[in-house]
Amino acid sequence: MNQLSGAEAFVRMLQHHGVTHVFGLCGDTSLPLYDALARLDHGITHVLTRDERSAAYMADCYARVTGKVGVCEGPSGGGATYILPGVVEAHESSIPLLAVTTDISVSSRGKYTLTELDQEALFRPLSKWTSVIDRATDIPSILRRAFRTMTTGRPGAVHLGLPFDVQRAPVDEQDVWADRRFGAAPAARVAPDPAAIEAAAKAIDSASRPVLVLGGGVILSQAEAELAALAERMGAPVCTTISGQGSLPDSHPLHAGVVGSNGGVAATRAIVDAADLVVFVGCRAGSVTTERWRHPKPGTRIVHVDVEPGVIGANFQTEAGVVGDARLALAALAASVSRRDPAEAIAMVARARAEKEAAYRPLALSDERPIKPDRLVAELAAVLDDDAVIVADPGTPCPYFSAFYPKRRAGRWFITNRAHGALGYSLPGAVGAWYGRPSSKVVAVMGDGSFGFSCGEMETIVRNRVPVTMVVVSNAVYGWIKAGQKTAYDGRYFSVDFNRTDHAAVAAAFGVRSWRVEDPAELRQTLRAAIAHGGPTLVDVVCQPLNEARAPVSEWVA
Ligand SMILES: Cc1ncc(C[n+]2csc(CCOP(=O)(O)OP(=O)(O)O)c2C)c(N)n1
Repeated sequence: MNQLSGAEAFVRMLQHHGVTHVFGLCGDTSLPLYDALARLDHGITHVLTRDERSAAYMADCYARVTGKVGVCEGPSGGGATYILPGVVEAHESSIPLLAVTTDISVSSRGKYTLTELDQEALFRPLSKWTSVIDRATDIPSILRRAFRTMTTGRPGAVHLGLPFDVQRAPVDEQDVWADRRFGAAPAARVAPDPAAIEAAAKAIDSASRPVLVLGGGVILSQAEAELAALAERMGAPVCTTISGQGSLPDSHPLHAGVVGSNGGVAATRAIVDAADLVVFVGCRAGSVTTERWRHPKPGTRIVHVDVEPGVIGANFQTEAGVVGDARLALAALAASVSRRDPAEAIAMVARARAEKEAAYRPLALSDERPIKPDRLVAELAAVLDDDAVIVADPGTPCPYFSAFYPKRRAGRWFITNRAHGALGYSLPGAVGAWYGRPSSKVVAVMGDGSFGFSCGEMETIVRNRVPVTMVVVSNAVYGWIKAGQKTAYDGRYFSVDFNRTDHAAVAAAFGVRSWRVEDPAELRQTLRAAIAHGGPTLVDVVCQPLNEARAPVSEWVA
C-alpha cells in the first residue's frame, strides 16, 4: 500500500477540497509541511505573509469574495497566538476559514518545549471546532470533518493543529479522499419547516408597514435574487446592516440603505421606526444594527429568519422564527406571502434617500481643507468601476463608506470586519480579496491608526505584485475614540493623538507608488492615477479628524 507522510496527506486533503491559495508564515514546526508544499504538484499558491494575523485576514477576505474556504497557516506558539485575531473575526462573521497551526511534537509535550501551548484550549471558545491532530492516520477524516463543519449550518472558522512528528508519520494514500462540495459554503442548505414559513407569511400579511432588515447571511447564502423577489412581493422597504450591504443594489427602488449606529442616518432609522413589523434575515440583531436594541422600537412585531436557531429571539420577542438557509427561506416566503402594492414603500424610500443625499451632497462637494471624509467617499465613487471591491477599516472608513459609498451591484463588493472591528484589517484583507477576485480593482481604505497595525504587509504586496490601492485617512488621531471623548466626556481628550506620519514616504520605501493629497481639487485625478496604475499604489489623504466631522454615527449626532 502506498504511503504518504502526514504533511503530504494534509496538503493532498487541501487540494482535494479545492483549495488553491494558502496564506501563511513559516516556522520551525512547519518545516515538514513546507517541504510537502515545495515537493508535491498540488496547484496551491502559497502567499508568504509578514504576520500571521495578516495571513488570517487575507484568508478571511479571500473567503468573503469567493465563498470558498479561506486557508491560513502559521507555526506553533507565537504563530498560533498571532493568527488568532483573524480566526475570531472570520468565525464571528460566519466566514468559512481554516487556520492551520503546526505544533511541537506529540512526544515533546509537557517538557517545557519552546513554543508549547495548549492550542485546542486557545482556539476552542473562538472557533466552530478545533482539533490538534495527535495521529497521522486521523488526518484525512479530521480534514473532511473540518471542511464539513466550516461550510454547513452557520459557516465559521475551524482550527487544526498539526504536530511536527505527526507531519512525518505515515498515512495510507487510499484514505486520502474528499468531497469537493465541502470546499465552499453553503455546502448543504437547511430547508425551513413549512409550518414556520406559513406562520411567518401570516404575520407578514397581517402587517400594514413591514420592513426587511438584512444581515450578512443573505450574501453568504447567495440569496440576492430570492430577496429581491420577496421584497417586491411584500412591497416593503429593504434596509441592511453593515455586513448586509450588497443584498440589494442601490438602484433598486425599495433599497433604503444601512441602518444602525455606525453608518445609519436619521432618514433610514425613521423607516425602521415606522414599521409595525420587522423581518430580520441572516442578521443577529446586535448592538450596532439596532442601536443597542432601541430600533426597531419596543412593541414592533418581529419575524426572524436565520440558519442559526440561537439567534432567533435572542434580542427581540419574536412572533415567527424561521430556522433555515436564507435562500431557501426567502424563496419559500416569496411563494407564501400575498402581493402588496409597493408604491407607498417606494415613495417612503425615495424620500429617505433624498433626505440623506441632501445632507451629504454639500459635504461631498466641499473644497475645505483638511479634506472632508465625505469628499473622499464621493471622489472614490466617481473613479471606481462597479466591480471594484472596497475593504474598509474601522474609524472613519466604516461609517462613511457604509452610509455613502454606492453599492451598485448585488453581492459582496464591500467588506469590513464587523465582528470585532479590529484595526489593521483592510490592508491585508485587500490582498486576500484580490487573490479571490483578481479581475476586480481592490481598494483598502484605512485610518492612520490601522495603517500602523498592518503597513509591514506592503512588502508582501510588492513581492507578489498585488495591484491593490491603499487609501489612508490621515488625521494623526485615533479619531473614533476622540469623538467618543468629545461626545460623552465633555471633550476631555486623553491619549488619543499621535504624530502625523508621511504614509506616502513609508509606502515608497516599500516600493509602492504613492501620492500625498491635501488639496481636495487634486483628489480625483490622484485617485484616478492610483487606480489606473498597474501595480500597488497608496494615496495618503490628509483628512478632517473624525471628531470634527459630521459622521454618520448616531451617538455623536445625538
Ligand atoms: C485592535 C484594536 N484596538 C483598539 C480599537 C478601538 N478603536 C476603535 S476605532 C479606533 C480609532 C481608529 O483610529 P484610526 O485608525 O486612526 O481611524 P480614525 O478613527 O482616526 O478615522 C480605536 C482605537 C480597535 N477597534 N481595534
